Amino acid sequence: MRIRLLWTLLWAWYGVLATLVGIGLAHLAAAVTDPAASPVLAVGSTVIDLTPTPMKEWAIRTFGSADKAVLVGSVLVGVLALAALAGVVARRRFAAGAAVLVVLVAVAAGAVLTRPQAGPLDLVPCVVAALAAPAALRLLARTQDHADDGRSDGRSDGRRTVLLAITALTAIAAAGGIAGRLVSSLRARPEDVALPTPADPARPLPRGLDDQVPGITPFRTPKGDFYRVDTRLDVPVVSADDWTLTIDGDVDRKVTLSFDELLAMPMVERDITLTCVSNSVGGPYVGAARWLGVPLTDVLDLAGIGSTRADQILSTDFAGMTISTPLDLATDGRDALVVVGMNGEPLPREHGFPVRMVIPGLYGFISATKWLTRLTLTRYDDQQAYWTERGWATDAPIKISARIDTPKALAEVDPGDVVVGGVAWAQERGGVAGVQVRVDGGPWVDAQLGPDGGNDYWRQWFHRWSAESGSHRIAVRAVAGNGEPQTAVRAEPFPDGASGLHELLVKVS
Ligand SMILES: Nc1nc2c(c(=O)[nH]1)N[C@H]1C(S)=C(S)[C@@H](COP(=O)(O)O)O[C@H]1N2
Ligand SMILES: [Mo]
Repeated sequence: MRIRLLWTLLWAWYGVLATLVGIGLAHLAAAVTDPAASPVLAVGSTVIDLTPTPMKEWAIRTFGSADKAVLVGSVLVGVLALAALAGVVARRRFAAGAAVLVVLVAVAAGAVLTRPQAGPLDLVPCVVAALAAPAALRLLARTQDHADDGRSDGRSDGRRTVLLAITALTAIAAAGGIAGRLVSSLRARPEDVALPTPADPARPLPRGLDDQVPGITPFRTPKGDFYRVDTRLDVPVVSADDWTLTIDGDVDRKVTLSFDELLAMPMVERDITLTCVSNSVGGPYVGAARWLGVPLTDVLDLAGIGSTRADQILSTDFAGMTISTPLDLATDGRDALVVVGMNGEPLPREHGFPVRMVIPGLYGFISATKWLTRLTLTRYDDQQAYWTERGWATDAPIKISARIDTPKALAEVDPGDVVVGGVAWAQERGGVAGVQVRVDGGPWVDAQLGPDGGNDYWRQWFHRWSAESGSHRIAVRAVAGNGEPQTAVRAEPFPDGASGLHELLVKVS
């Protein structure tokens, strides 16, 4: 009985190993042809797209930025379970086991082909996997059978051959995966891009409260700490050399720009705080940076939008994902930008290299298209963007919000002087004019504001509180420069952004 289980496990492992060889080599093939066509990622992205919105919301709430790692993980576990089954089946009937592997690859190929802008070349990694995985399984089955025969004949060299085959295949699987990463990261490096100096630079950012208030969010977010929200499982590798931007739809003339042509246009630099619609009150999906780019209206003017009937800019990323932006808001005089630089450097891959959009005052899901390749002037009635199809709002200005960074919720602090501090934002509403703090439902007290980084930038604030022993509830609210107060009415992120006041409990010992 126990022996039988061991045999089953061994053959299950053979199935898994054969599949890993297929995945590793497919990953390598994808790195050479198109990293976005990696079968694992395609399956994962398809699962993400098929996941109903409430479940996705739950995943983001429960796992935070790890939501996609959890998803890829589950897909991988499912794949490996089938792979193990293939191995077990192959012990008795090799053809049936190999067939399970081929079915697995066929599912992946289906996922690859249903991705937008998929081409026949994208099937290469799947073909590689469909050949490599059964071949690896074949090799393992052969050497194992040989070893089994040898044992009954009293030979022992078979065992060594089995070990050799296992080692070699493990090495191939690992090498494929590692080489795949290497190849794709060498292909298009942000650090190889030289940014132009802006014709219209931002004024120097004043010194924030970073050193003065321990635990406060830095006035400018370093690129490594900047939140990342997108539908992708990988870090897309897009080459600036091959990159083009097409402006089409309801325009006077369709225009296509190269990266160099974009860089040759007059650049402006702006300090803008980006916010995700999925951010809950007090949440982490907000970041502030200095962006370098070309005004969106200058880019649209190349194509001519004078007589357009369009009400929507439909922007498309390198993989066909779409984001909608209300045309009137994007062209109302705000600093809507086609961006190439972030905090003085080329955009990091995670944040849209080589080119993305940034539009102040609108949540990222209707404004901040990363890996941008197309701007189509169209109507909401005619074409729906990714999140529009999923029921999210099309008109979603960023809501005024204040966040407490320090102390943390449920923190234990000493009695006496406690500095409460954080950030607040009110983009396109005249910035933040005031922040107030309330303890235990008492009166609202004005907090001190940090320096002004402009109307589209967040503002740091702090308040000195003399804390007495016990449990206390701290709340914060902001007022915008145009006089508009932050609402206390609670709303969930879906469909147009969370609202309500950030409130937390602290324990004073
Ligand atoms: N191509 C693409 N661009 C995208 C997204 C995406 O999923 N794909 N997500 C958007 C969302 S929801 C937000 S909040 C911002 C986040 O930008 P960041 O990841 O640089 O912070 O990017 C936007 N741009
Ligand atoms: Mo977002």
